[in-house]
Amino acid sequence: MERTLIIVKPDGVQRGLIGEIITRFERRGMRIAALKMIQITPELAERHYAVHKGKPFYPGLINYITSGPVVVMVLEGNGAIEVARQTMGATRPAEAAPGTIRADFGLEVGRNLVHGSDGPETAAVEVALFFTEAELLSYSRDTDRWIFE
Ligand code: DAT
Ligand code: MG
Repeated sequence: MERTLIIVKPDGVQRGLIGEIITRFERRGMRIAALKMIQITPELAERHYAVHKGKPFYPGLINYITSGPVVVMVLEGNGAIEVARQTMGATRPAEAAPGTIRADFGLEVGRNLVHGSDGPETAAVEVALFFTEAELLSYSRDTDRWIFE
């Protein structure tokens, strides 16, 4: 089953939106394989956002993601990566569709509340960056047969 890495960014934690954001993924049916609260170090932030190094917004991005605790989780389900991206909304909250997390709670691209992997390769790399194999729990829910076909 496909896995994706989700981060409730520091603004989401500070604004008391951890539960709201997790709920939106959870009620879609995605299964939580791992979940923890951490403060991202500059070293981890640089590895996670390596693809953006050199861009004008990169220093601000590293400052923002390391500025306070975050909640990181691994979600699984068929098409989890794309489904999570839909639930999050477009990178710029002002361009995100109403009903998405970024549109419903955000205004600015640098305060867009949530991260989600953008493809299978990045998902695998990001999951391994934040979680050990032992932290990734394999289990089934009694409701899985009502959610997964
Ligand atoms: P996403 O988080 O939707 O995957 P991304 O990977 O292109 O978007 O960029 C990572 C983060 O960097 C994004 O959530 C917010 C910030 N960012 C991206 N483009 C930006 C820009 N043009 N100006 C300021 N911040 C930007
Ligand atoms: Mg991205």
